[in-house]
Amino acid sequence: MLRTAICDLFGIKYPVIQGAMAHLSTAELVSAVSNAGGLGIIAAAGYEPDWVRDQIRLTRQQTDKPFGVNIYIPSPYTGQVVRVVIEEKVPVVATGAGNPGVYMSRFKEAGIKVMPVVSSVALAERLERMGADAIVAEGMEAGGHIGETTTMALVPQVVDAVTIPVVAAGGIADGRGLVVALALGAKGIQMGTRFICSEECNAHLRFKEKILKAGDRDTVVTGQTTGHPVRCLANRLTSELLKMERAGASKEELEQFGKGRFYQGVIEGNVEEGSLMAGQIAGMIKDIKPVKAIIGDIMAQAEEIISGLESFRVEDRCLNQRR
Ligand code: TUI
Repeated sequence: MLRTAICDLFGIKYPVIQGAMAHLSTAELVSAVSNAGGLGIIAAAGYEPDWVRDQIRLTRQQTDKPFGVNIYIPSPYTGQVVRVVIEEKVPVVATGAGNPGVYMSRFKEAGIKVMPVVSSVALAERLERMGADAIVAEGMEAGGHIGETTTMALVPQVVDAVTIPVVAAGGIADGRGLVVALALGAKGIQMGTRFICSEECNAHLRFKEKILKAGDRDTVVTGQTTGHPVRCLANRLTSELLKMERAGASKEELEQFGKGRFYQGVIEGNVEEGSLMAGQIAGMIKDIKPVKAIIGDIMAQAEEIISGLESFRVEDRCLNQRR
């Protein structure tokens, strides 16, 4: 069975982590992932601290397995959410879209494992020095707020730069992706888009169906002109945003236009006017299934590939001996 340093670090069965997605990574999905042997992560996003506390308690009612909370660093409530996760003794904290350095010592004192998500080698190195327990290296194939480097190029460079376990994210949705991540030196994978198309995810069915219909070129990146690139499924909203960017719209104008769009898209199911953050791997996702089946199928496929590689080596050796 495939056990890695990430399994030992977090006390989980499989090296599969559910990436935090605003409005979607709530107690139901998080507890399903943790109960299936992965690590579920609540997305604190821009929510108020009381909402985060409720989600932590709801998750604990539905699982006795480890889980995490992702803190979206730019949130106006970050300081208060940090206090909540410490008070609630959450086992794992992940962070996104910023540098969690100033909170690091408080997490460590509280015995919380910290796993920041980064898109550069420099920040990975800095956070390891500050006491991070693991690092998620997220490539630009991912959905949502992204960096500039692909998973294929970023992961091995982060692996070479740090000694703590690295988790690969961005563009992964099956056992092949897990094997590649391990080959690059990562100790696990984080997936977001794959878990949207799970039975337990509360995303609107129209959003799930748009992922099922997506092809390899159906995501676009908006916000390049403002320095806040975000990957979404292409729709009327992204066409409008890209048109505004080409016309030289300011960051404020674009932010105003984009306000509240994520909730509108993923929860209310307005798939044309709403923002549908999803990764490039959307094109490969063809079914909605239970979380347990998603994780089970990935592990089985990865194990099959790895044993296939071993028998390939054996056959190769036999051929060489015959020669
Ligand atoms: O955080 C993400 N992806 C996200 S967060 C998010 S929330 C949102 N919701 C609605 C509208 C807009 C945003 C959606 N997607 N990924 C992890 C990630 N973090 N990728 C890159 C980074 C990152 C970037 C800069 C981490 C640190 C960082 O630090 C800069 C610095 O301060 O050094």
